Amino acid sequence: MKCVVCRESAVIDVRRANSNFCSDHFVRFCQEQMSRAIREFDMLSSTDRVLVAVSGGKDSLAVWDLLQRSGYQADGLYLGLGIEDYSDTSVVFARSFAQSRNLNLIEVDLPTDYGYDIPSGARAARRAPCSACGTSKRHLFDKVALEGSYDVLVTGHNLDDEAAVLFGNVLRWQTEYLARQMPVLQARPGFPKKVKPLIRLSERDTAAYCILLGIDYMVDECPMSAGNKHLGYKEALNSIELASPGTKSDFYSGFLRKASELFRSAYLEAAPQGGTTESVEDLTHCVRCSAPSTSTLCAFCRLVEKAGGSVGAEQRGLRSAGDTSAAQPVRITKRAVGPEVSTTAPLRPTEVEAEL
Ligand code: Q46
Ligand code: ZN
Ligand code: ZN
Repeated sequence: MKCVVCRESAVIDVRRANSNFCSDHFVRFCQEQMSRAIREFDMLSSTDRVLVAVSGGKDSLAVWDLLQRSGYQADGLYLGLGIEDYSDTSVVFARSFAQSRNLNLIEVDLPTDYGYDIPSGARAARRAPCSACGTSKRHLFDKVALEGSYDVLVTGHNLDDEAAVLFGNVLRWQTEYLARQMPVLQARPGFPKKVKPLIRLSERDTAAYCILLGIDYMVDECPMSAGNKHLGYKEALNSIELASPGTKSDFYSGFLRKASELFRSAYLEAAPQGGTTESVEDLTHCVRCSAPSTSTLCAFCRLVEKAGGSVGAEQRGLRSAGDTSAAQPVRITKRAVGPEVSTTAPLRPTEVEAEL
């Protein structure tokens, strides 16, 4: 197996591109795919201050690494979910990556800063863990991005993630979700711009990228993901992809090129008359935290209340009497500093294949 660029020995095949790559050219392939997505959807400009949501997994560390190599000024944001061993371990990978490159990692911890964790908070609030988790992430990612005056929030969603979401939305013809499924969401009052630069890279690509560059990442999945229907959609798409390489990418990119605009004009631009989607004008502000909200209390403050949460000792000192809200600024811990280490130690092809 030879690299299609330099004819040296290849370490990975990318069947959807009908190509094999050596280590160096695979890294360049990943950089090119990310740059293409950024250009095509006008995701970032070179002067943007970027905040990357970092979980310690392969996708978020790969996108942080790729952005940094491409010259973007990107800080990381890690949200501690309080999911026992999973959170204890994943934060170590996030910190270690940041330290090795002297990058800023902002940390927010749900148990410390808001007095609840996802497993017990979701039970108390009678919510599915992933639903409570999604509400917490959306609110705190937005909050930190806005308070830190970042121009854009980056997430590590990849081609497999987006194709699985699309598949689920199509199976149930969830037209308003289809209208919103874009790799770029523009900033609106109270919301930062959000982008997904990895939409042209698969999960296998990001895992290989991390392995080839010696990036240690959290391999274990979140224990709360068991039974998640998106995993089933991914498996279904993977078996189609195996028989017909390139289908997954055609499915998702075809949607973006040929169909998403139709859903947008039919279901978003017609709202509020034609749909249930709230427009910006329908939003008021949460009385506790000032976040945009459709009701007096935003979804996050309702969750904190039901989950039995509060704010941590550090913030409690700042709060006025009688205020039990999450309205205070998040505690931000900057972790960086440490010797820069080489991340280019090559792996043998067999090691790459074994990991994939
Ligand atoms: S972290 Fe959170 Fe995921 Fe775990 S609780 Fe569910 S949503 S599965 S990306
Ligand atoms: Zn090569
Ligand atoms: Zn609120």
